[in-house]
Amino acid sequence: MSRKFTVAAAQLGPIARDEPRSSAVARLCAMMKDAKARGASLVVFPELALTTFFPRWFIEAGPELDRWFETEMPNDATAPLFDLARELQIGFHLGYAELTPDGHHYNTAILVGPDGEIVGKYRKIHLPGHWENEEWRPFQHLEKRYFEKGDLGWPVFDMLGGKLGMCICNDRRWPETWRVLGLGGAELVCLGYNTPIHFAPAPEHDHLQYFHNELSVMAGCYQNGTWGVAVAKAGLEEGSVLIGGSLIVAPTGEIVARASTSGDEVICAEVDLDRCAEIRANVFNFEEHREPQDYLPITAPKTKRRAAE
Ligand code: CDV
Repeated sequence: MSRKFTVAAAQLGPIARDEPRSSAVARLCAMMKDAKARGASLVVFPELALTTFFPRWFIEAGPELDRWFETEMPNDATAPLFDLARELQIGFHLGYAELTPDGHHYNTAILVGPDGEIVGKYRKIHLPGHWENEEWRPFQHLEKRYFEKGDLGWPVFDMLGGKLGMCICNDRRWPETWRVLGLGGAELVCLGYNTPIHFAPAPEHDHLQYFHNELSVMAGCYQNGTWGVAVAKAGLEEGSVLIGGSLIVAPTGEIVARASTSGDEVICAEVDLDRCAEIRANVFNFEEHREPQDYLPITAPKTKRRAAE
């Protein structure tokens, strides 16, 4: 049975601070229709795709912060997206801020099947940034303050005849993310990102942001023989420039599609999940060639953790 299908990466341009979720969802729906018209079976949306990237501001805990989070999914604002997916028979991946009924805050992504039902959930593990307001920065990156570390590991889910996994933004820079997904058998990894061009602690690397994005995704895909769909929230958003460069990468590590704008843009590629074997049966045949007994330092617990963690 063929395991070929078209996948779409739906890059979002900026979302303004006062842009309501209904407007963001309308933009996502427009791109979902475009993806479907181009034959896609799956459309991948970015990290925190329903709002502006609010961790760039210091916000006191409580209702002011919690209004950026979704307490259920789907909800009134996102229902049109789920309904459209069901109508068009197209799956999707969506990143959003999740507030659980028992008060936990996560940076979350879900996979939704073509029947509009949630197939799987992932909560971001590698949270970048800092805990306190650091006024010397031109903008904050307070993910460590606002989100708890994800508690679901990196699961893979049966969807579209294959094994699909997820990670979120900063996770893509860590080889451990990809290897755990690879060990789980992931054949296609969906990920969204909000990556400012300017990284205040090391501004000398700002010109490398696009390069490091591609390098990370290409290496992760190649070293684990998986397809990757990496999707940006891009453009000048509330004074912070976010990189675009959304891309679709083959298990060989080759880029097969790349966004060219900093706005709402859909790119598509045909993926053949059987091509994962080109890598997994050869150079990265895990059963044959991995030597985990020599990897123990990788899983040794961290010795230093902050009290807040
Ligand atoms: N949203 C992110 O996780 N952004 C981080 C930046 C700030 C380091 C990233 O890895 O792109």
